[in-house]
Amino acid sequence: MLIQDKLAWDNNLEKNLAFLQTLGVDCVALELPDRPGANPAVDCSTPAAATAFFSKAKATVAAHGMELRTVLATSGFEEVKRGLPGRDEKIAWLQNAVQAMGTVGIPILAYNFKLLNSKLLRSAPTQGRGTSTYISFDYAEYLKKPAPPVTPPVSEAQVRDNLHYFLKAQIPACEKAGVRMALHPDDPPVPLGTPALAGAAHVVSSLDDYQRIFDLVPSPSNGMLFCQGCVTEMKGVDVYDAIRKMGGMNKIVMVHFRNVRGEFPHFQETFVDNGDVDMFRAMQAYRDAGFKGPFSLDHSPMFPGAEVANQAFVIGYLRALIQAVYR
Ligand SMILES: [Mn+2]
Repeated sequence: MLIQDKLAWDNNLEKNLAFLQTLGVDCVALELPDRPGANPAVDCSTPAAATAFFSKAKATVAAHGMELRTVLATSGFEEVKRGLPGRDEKIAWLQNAVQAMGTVGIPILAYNFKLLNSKLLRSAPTQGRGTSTYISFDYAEYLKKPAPPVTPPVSEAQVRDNLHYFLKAQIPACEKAGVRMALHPDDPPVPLGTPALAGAAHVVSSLDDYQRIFDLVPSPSNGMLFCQGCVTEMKGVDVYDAIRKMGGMNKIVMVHFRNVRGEFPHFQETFVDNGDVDMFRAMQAYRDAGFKGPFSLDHSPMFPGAEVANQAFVIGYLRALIQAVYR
């Protein structure tokens, strides 16, 4: 079963690859820059340029005994999400990326349709275990100090249309390339009937939303990034049932393996071992659904004074669970 962690294509690449290899990570998710051209080393201006970049990236990761398995297009691409001028160029850029990923053999493109960075949609951090703090959300507290609204305003119907427009263009390119798209939920997932936070329309906030999105463009390439944290925060959702349901339809392309306490309208992002989710039971549900990975790291509380300790902690915990369950 594959454990995956993410990596930025920057100056610390070699050092970070060596660290991940030492921890026993199997595969790597590469972060694309926010905007085309932002990092000149990542050139997807043509399929040939994209292929040259991704084959080099794949070889660099392979030289450290791991596989480049995922590309993250999770921030930026606002024109696509908001339907602004320039979206077709951005989509063309992503299509070049996907075509190259197919050529080189990188099977997953992870993305989201969040209009605002989740960090803005939070209340103050709360006390965690020991000297740690937990990223937290309390709706009443959030409303006292809300994020600046999305401008220009965009309606939920428009954002749904934008997602549909994107999928209609992108999924056929993915099918051709043998790449699967993994859509991350809204963070936080906002229940039906609750006004959008800061006007950021929420169209990926429930399992029904996912079903609607799968039905818009039916394809094995139209899949889900099962963020276990966000799904647990969905009001009234039983996370084990959700794993069985989504996994049973073969829609889970990758997992964000993390734990939380509570659900909307108040939750905390906890260490893996002290949230509400029984991680052993969750791992059994993934196994029973036939999911083989990658299990990816996601936000986890930091250990003050030990910057990378949380990565080592989560990977060790994850490896132990995999060894206990997948046998
Ligand atoms: Mn996540």
